[in-house]
Amino acid sequence: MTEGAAAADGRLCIGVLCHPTYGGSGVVATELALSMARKGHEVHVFSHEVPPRLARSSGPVEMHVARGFPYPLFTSTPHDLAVTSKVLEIHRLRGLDLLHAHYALPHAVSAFLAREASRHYHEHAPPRVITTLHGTDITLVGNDPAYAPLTEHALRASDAVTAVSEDLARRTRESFCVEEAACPIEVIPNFVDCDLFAPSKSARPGSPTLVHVSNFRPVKRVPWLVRAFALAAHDRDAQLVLVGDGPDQAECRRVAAEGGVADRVVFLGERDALPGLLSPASAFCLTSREESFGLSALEAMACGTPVIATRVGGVSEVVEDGVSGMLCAAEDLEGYASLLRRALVDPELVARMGAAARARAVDHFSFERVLPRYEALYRRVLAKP
Ligand code: GMT
Repeated sequence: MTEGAAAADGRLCIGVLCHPTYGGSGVVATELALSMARKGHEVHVFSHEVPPRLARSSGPVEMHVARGFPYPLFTSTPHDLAVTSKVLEIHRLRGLDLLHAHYALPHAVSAFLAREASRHYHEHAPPRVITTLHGTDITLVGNDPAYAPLTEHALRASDAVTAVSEDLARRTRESFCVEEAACPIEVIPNFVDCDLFAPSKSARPGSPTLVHVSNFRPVKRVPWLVRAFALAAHDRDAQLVLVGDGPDQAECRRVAAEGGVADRVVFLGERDALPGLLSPASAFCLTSREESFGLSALEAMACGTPVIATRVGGVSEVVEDGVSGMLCAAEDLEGYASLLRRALVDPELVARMGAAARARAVDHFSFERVLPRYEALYRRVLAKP
């Protein structure tokens, strides 16, 4: 039995399991995978599609797309089993030192299953499993009675668990750990490429612009944002640019028409050119009901754009109220609208908060600050007996 493929020279052989979405967990997993590969580690990414950020990169990771096949007996195709099976196949060939599962379900379970299965083959030592919790994998999905016992087991069976904010770590402990010592969770915040996401030299557009980026799921409450925008901007020259697509988009169009701002709400759909969209805006808007971190807000901050957000989950760990942005209670529509109005009428406030936002992104959440923490964790987990 040998250790991972490259153990002798310090190179690690890393498997990354993630959702192939535009959403933050797919972005974090991809950027981490690419940066580990650039450092010389052997990195394999497993998913049922190529994550969009990876598709656009020429970075040296091996992508394994594993899809189940439709069979009349299945009500839906079990991609998770195909991913698990592919992980096992690659482990037997290459000797994965560790599996990094992003988003507890199903990836922590897939990683655990692959690790257990690998014990029956003796070419390589079983891989260690690290699970990174991103948000709704605990708060909306993982703690639902339908999945909670399995989520709890996947957390306990992981060799290490990380969460992207203190708030998410706390909520995970509340849901799953009777004794804190039984499930240690390390908080490693999300990170942003501050060279790619940077203030642009292009001038701000003629009318003040607010921007939002998301997958338009109900948890993001984008129709609520459109309602607040209508309150804040019905009598002034301003626009709201909505980037992304998802289930609530039609409702947003309806609310914009109802609020008399249909001509000032711009729907761009899914876009990759985010820095160019974020940088000229007066503020980035986030109106979620739950938000463990808010990676899109951090990307805006790195572009020098202040954030106006609801004070939920881990958002206040990213945006300092009154410094790099402004926060208000998630139920306070009028209050939120008045913050939007302040950003629309006060360019000096926007410039001051924008500069503070950029500084905070660089000082606390840059690649350089955060990525070494993951690599150190990998080494610590591998050093455990
Ligand atoms: O948990 C989700 O809803 C999906 C996930 C994603 O893939 O975008 O979002 C979560 O993970 C991001 C990356 O860590 C965080 O920035 C988001 O705040 C978090 N979303 C929620 O908590 C709603």
